[in-house]
Amino acid sequence: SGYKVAILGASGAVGRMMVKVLEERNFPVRDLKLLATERSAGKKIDFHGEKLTIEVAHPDQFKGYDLALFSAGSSVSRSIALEAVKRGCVVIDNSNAWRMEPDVPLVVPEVNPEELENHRGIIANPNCSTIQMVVALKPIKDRFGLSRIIVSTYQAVSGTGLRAIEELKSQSLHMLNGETKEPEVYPYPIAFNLLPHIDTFSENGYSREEMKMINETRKILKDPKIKIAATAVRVPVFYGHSESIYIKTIEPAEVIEIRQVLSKAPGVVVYDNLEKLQYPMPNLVEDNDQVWVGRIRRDLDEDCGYHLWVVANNLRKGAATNAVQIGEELMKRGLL
Ligand code: 11C
Repeated sequence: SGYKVAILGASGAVGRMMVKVLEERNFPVRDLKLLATERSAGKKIDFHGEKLTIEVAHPDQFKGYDLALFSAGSSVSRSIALEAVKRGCVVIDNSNAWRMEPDVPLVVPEVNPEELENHRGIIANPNCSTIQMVVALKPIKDRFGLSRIIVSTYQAVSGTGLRAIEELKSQSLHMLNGETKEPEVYPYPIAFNLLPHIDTFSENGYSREEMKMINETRKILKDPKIKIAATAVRVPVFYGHSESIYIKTIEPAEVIEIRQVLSKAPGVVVYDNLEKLQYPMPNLVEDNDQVWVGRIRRDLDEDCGYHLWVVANNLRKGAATNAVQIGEELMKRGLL
């Protein structure tokens, strides 16, 4: 029993985490096939004590498979996802390729699992910065309403991939030794620095990462008019994205009520005790799947204005875990 599952992009930071999360959560896998481009074919990855070899991806590899988790970038996804669907596979795609297609559900299981009922083969996994933000804001929106979001992110280099993790390591070592090393992944050094620049810039002056947070949040919260502004920043942290979020609610709320609502929310940990110096930090989320919320406080000038600090592991809840949870939800609903 169990499902035949394929992972496309298995050698990347997210792909490897997908294998790990399937194992950790005991997803009922009967057969796991690992796929990637020719460059990574032949590499081996452990799954439940067995060494699996990565094979070269091509459309017929998906024949007979029930579920495919894609984390191979937008262009690969665009060219191969429909081929996999044609061969009977349900695709959960972690790239930016399909997210804004009106007939593709964009799903965070704690927030809008019902959208899965309408799937036509492809389900999009949102951007990591969007996922952790909507997990924290949906319960507040449901209780008090939400009219505006202003977010600034502090994003880990693992969001860029394995090469960026290496770049931060080696740049840090070189700089501490008084040497310089030309950056390769980012346009400027990321060690001992930060870059207000994630993905490419659009004509309106926002980066694509910022626009993803805006557009995806509107789609997931089913609120096309909600006001959102985002500033996305890359920081020299390996794992864990942090976000400073300012919200305006429609109904006034006491801070304690926001804390109560979030304490009961699925997937959220409220970690907010200033006397004990408890606030979320990236190094608290290295091995867990929760969205941590702290520093909850009232704006000093605006009625219905509140500030939150939200941290989650970008490779886990921000990518692999959310994708596997979508698989679990499909299973539960008999949609796989
Ligand atoms: C980052 N959020 O941290 C990006 C990675 O659209 O899925 C994921 C990009 C995406 O760089």
